[in-house]
Amino acid sequence: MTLDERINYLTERATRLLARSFSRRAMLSRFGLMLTGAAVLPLLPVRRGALAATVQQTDDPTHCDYWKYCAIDGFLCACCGGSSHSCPPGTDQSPITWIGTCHNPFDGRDYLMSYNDCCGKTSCGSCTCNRNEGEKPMYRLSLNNDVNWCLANDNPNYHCSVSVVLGVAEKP
Ligand code: ABN
Repeated sequence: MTLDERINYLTERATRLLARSFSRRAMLSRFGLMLTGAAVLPLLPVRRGALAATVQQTDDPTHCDYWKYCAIDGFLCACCGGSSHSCPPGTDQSPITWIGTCHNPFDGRDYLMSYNDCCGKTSCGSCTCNRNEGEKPMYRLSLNNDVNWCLANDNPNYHCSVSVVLGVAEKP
């Protein structure tokens, strides 16, 4: 028996065995169940907080992994002539912001953060940082970072983003 014939023979036997064990309806129902499972699996909730906690946090404000940047999206003002919490000269801080809660691994406490955009100059273009810890979809606008918060400023050009500590987040 050649290899081809042997493969044909084995495939035929396996198919016949399968056909004898399952009705067509049972096969279709199992197949449907598998498809449903594959579609639903990505929708299940994931403990993203636990994943985020495993990311190494630094205390260098020019790096995206600085702990205060846990929910920032934009260019870091610390790389654009400002600091982690103050806008570069010639730009104005947006009065409206998005907020987040960041865990400070150096003292073990959680902090309420305000992320303000600095406005009035064209994009800084340095140190892009996009971290979305606790970010919510657009319908929770104040918890979404994908918005140009300079739109309420006289000059709505977006330059960079800062992260300002508002206070310690107390556990109830
Ligand atoms: N809040 C930062 C930002 C600015 C412009 C566009 C998207 C995100």
